[in-house]
Amino acid sequence: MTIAVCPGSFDPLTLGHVDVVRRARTLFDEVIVGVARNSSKSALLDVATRVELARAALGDDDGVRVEVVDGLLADFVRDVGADALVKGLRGGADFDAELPMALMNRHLTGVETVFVVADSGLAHIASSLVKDVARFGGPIDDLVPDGVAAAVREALGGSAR
Ligand code: COD
Repeated sequence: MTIAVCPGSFDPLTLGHVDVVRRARTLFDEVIVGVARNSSKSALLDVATRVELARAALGDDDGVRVEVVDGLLADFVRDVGADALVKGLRGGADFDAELPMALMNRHLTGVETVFVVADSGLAHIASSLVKDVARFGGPIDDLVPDGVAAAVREALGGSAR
């Protein structure tokens, strides 16, 4: 049985994340979506909300479960006995950000990071842009799974469309 962890902030979860998780599931028997804190970003949605939204979007997928990563990702990877981390790459900026994390996580655990290339129809979607579009009243419903747009608008104080 092979296990992969798909980690992220998921602030908020987007259709790009969902695509990465489902493609990871074609490569591994079980995929654990790890909802983590990114110490260099301040989150709009609290962890419990991010977990709830991820479970609503992916909880019915066979072989996929959603867990909180509380602390170091390397400890979580070891605790769940993962064979790999899976991350998505939209372009060079993602690669530049992901490479040091992949090297550090392998240094700490010996576990490899596998990269899946973003779907060309979803590669423009970034959580930061989703929040920015929503903040200025733009439509985000076709960028995120059901329920996420409403949660983002609520967290922004109902100011967004
Ligand atoms: N298409 C494909 N892939 C995408 C898309 C898209 N449209 N959007 C995002 N992705 C990919 C990203 O490239 C990334 O691989 C993944 O989805 C998650 O993205 P985010 O933005 O939700 O998550 P990040 O990048 O903020 O996650 C960083 C972590 C939380 C994983 C990292 O900070 C971490 O591991 N934190 C735990 C503490 C820790 O261990 N720190 C040391 C790390 S070495």
